[in-house]
Amino acid sequence: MPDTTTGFGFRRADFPQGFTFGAATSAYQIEGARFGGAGPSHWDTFAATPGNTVRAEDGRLACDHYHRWPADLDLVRDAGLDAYRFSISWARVMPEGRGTPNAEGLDFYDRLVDGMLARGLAPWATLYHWELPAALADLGGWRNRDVAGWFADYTALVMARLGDRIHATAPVNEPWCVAWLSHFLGHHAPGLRDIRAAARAMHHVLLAHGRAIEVMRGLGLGNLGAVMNFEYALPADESAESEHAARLYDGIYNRWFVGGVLERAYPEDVLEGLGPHMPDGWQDDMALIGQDLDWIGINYYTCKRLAANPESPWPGLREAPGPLPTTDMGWEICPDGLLHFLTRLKDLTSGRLPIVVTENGLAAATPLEDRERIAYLEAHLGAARQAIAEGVPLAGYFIWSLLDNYEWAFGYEKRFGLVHVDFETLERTPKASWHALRRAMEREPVTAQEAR
Ligand code: IFM
Repeated sequence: MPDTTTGFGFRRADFPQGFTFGAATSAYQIEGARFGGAGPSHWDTFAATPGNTVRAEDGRLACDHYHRWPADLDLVRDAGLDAYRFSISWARVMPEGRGTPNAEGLDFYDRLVDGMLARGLAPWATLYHWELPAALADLGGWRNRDVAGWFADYTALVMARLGDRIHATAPVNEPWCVAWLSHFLGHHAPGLRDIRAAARAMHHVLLAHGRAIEVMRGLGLGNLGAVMNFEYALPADESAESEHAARLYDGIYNRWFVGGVLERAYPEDVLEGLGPHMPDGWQDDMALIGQDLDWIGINYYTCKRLAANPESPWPGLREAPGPLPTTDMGWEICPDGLLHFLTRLKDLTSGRLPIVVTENGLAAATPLEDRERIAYLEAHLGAARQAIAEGVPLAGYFIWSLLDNYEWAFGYEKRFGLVHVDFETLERTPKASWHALRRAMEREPVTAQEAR
């Protein structure tokens, strides 16, 4: 039985009026990719290739959210949350990535969005959370400049259908993962380790973001943002080499994407390495990439310690272990990093853009009492409150994730959910963190004076 006695040390009332609390998921990680006429994605083929994912696990069934979504949305509502952040699978609504849409796929998202509204949940949509249609991967995927146009057409199709009911939209989840993790480090689909491919993907993913924003503005839609992941880069020791390594890691991971989207410029230190591999004429795209946004989303999990690796060509980095306790992902628990980025983004935007923590959470395989998750969320929400007290225009906070789900190359063993999923029976059981959240989310009774 879950231990429901452990609670959070905060309540909804400790946050500003109108602050949004939500939970986040993504299509491939929960829906089940083999249903409803969805086409294959590069994650299906990546996972089918030996050695790429733990036990060759893939998202073919995942949490079967495709069939169980009403009960899953009930769990979001019953936790007392205000919003649900979900993603739309490109391969589900356009099985070939271009051309004929899959009506069944569009109908699914139609029902899902209506289901959120019926439960009083604000729909926060992400248009790309990593399942590129395999037919587009055949054409070079994110290496091919045409991907921006394909993505714009897909955006137009989806948003013409759903846009009237979506509360907030971001085109791409975590461009660093789409580009660097997948084309330079090779840990995610398509599993490339190639600097030229990486440079192209680093640019094209932002070009696709820009084209999608342009399309949505053209449809008259608002509340458009960008969701980027941030890692707090710290030097492994006090040497100048480690300082430099941390700065460069920050450039590749963090400054490249905020630079493009918020400043219309890529950082010089990263261009030193990527410049020779960039697509011709990239400079001409920067105005499109850096269009006005309505909010900015931070996905934050951890910090990294960096040192120089003189044996390696550019960027010549090495990660070192740090002293803080770690999660099941091996990631240090470092809420200071969240405060760092909230403050940094406020300064970068002169406080004019609302900021939202669009993902934060941990993998912990603990049983249902779930003390680690409660402590992690409490610490990071503490950093969020401090940021607000220091004047950061923080407007919301989404927990990753609603359910235990498919953690990409790590398969099903890393458990990020507020709700436990038994992957044999697919039974859902709320963990103590879900119960604690529900108590913290309760609204204070309105006093007679307030009601007047
Ligand atoms: O599961 C992922 C998610 O898909 C994107 N952000 C980070 C999460 C945890 O690794």
